Amino acid sequence: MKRVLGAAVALLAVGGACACAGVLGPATASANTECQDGKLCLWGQTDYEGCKVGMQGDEAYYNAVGWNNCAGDIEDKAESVKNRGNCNVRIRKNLGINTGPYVVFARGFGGPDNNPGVTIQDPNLGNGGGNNAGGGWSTSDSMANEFSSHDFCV
Ligand SMILES: [Ca+2]
Ligand SMILES: [Ca+2]
Repeated sequence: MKRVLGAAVALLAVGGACACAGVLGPATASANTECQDGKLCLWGQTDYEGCKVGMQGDEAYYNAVGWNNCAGDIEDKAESVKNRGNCNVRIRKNLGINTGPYVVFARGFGGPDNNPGVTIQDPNLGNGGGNNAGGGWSTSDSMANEFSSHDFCV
């Protein structure tokens, strides 16, 4: 009997996951609503949820940048990203902008459909992302909770 119940619970869990997947579409629109033109936006959770920050211009030290709506700094805490900045942005694993693994996100307004051929955002950095990457990262590497600096117009 317990085993049957367990199976039922597992089925319910799968059903819940499917319901969540259905919500992922509108999250793209919310990334736009939540991120102003001209800014690179990071969120502390996947799907553009949780703590957030919008940054204009280069930022070499994420450990000195705070969230807009949460306590603490943003270093190594981003799980989703959108670039509504005026240029492509290169985000790095290390503090100080100029060394180590990096990933490039193109700039763009609107969702992915409005920006064919380039990656302007990613709802889940845990499975990789970006337009291109280097310095030890590929676009398929996990980048969740790794971002520490960025510079624009690369
Ligand atoms: Ca991803
Ligand atoms: Ca880092």
